[in-house]
Amino acid sequence: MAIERTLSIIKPNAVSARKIGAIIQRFEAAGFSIVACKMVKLTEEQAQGFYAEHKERDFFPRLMQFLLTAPVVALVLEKENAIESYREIMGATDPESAATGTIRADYGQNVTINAVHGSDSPESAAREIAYFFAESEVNSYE
Ligand code: RTP
Ligand code: MG
Repeated sequence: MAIERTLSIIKPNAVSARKIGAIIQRFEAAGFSIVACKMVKLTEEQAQGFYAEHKERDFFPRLMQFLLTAPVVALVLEKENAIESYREIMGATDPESAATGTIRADYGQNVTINAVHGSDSPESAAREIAYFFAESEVNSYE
């Protein structure tokens, strides 16, 4: 299987709960290499642009308000089959339906305040990585 990259965001509730380290530990334990990482206090424009595909959804205002409550941590993670593999350890959107032991099951509060984001396709991964990182900020290592 091909080495892929995915864009992860540790969302404001997990940052505020001091769970950055615990969540990053899960990424590395699952075999992901962290090839880029930064903390960002999103502006409203940045949050709207990132989730533009959802702008007509009824939950969009709630999602925007949530994303502005604290900084987020954006990471680029690298692994074989990274996009699908990350979505497995992340768990379902609603923490109540997320499988036991997934990040959202353990750190999510509800369907909006759900601890982490992960890209859902190679196309969105490419767009989302470029949204936060210049190419020169994404590294590779053995
Ligand atoms: P994400 O994009 O953050 O990785 O989440 P996802 O693919 O599992 O879910 P998606 O449908 O893309 O939704 C994006 C984010 O919007 C918030 N949301 N709130 N009914 C609601 O209140 C609702 N539904 C979605 C969540 O923060 C979700 O992760
Ligand atoms: Mg999504």
